[in-house]
Amino acid sequence: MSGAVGVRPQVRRPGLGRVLVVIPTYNEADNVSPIVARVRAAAPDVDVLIADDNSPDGTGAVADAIAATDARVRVLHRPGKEGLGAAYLAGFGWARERGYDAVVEMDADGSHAPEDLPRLLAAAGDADVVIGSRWCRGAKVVDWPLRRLLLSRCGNLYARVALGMPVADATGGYRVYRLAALDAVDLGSVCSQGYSFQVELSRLAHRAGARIVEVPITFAERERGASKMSPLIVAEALWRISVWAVQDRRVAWRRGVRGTRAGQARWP
Ligand SMILES: Nc1nc2c(ncn2[C@@H]2O[C@H](COP(=O)(O)OP(=O)(O)O)[C@@H](O)[C@H]2O)c(=O)[nH]1
Ligand SMILES: [Mg+2]
Repeated sequence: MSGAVGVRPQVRRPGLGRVLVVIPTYNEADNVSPIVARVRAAAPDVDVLIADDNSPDGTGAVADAIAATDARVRVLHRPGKEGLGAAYLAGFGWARERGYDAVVEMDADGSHAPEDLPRLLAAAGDADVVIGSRWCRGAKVVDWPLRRLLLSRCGNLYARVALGMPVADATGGYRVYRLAALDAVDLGSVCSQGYSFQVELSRLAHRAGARIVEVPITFAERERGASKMSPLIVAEALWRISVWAVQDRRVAWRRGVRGTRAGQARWP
């Protein structure tokens, strides 16, 4: 972990507390400086943690150079590529150890506009989880290829129907979590490695009774670098959603049988 420079006064947002933006990176050397600069300009009072998986393109060194000149930026160097979910879990743990009240998930490639962050943080005043949503009224998706649009639309439809979650963009990765809401979730049970992490956390938070709100965002295709999306990541998401759907139905069925026998209420 690289150090920070200078004195860094702790800033607490009214109604939210101390906020840490976690940016996972893998081969984002050309993106990391612009994204951090945009975050710092859009929300100067939040801290930033770059969680880099030992990117071969030297992203970690670029991140260290930023941290050397900006006391609000830190770098978490991880030994190797372990997937988005593992990087975020490490970032959440880092935030918890240092007493943050809320964490933000944000991609490094500019698809999640830091300029939308103040709106997401404002919405978190009345919520446990805020999802920057691509699929609610007022949202826009710019320059995404048709196959990615279809994948996201169909994947979200499947997640919504299969898991019964009132969330339009369960796969979206631009989020604010109150740490207290994550405390209500067994993060040790999270098994996703790839992008199904977002669906898994949505599901766990929903089941734990979290107040989840969606705020429309403008999502833009990355301009530099390559996507890490792969057929394996898609397969993992489809497989896991299907397994969770079956598990949920089994639990609901058992409760229904028992509830009916005992004259109790059924699954909510
Ligand atoms: N630390 C870490 N970050 C990752 C990993 N895989 C993807 N990312 C980051 O997760 C974010 C989203 O990945 P991206 O390739 O843009 O996915 P896409 O937007 O679905 O095409 C980017 O900031 C990536 O650098 C990983 O294994 N480890
Ligand atoms: Mg991307």
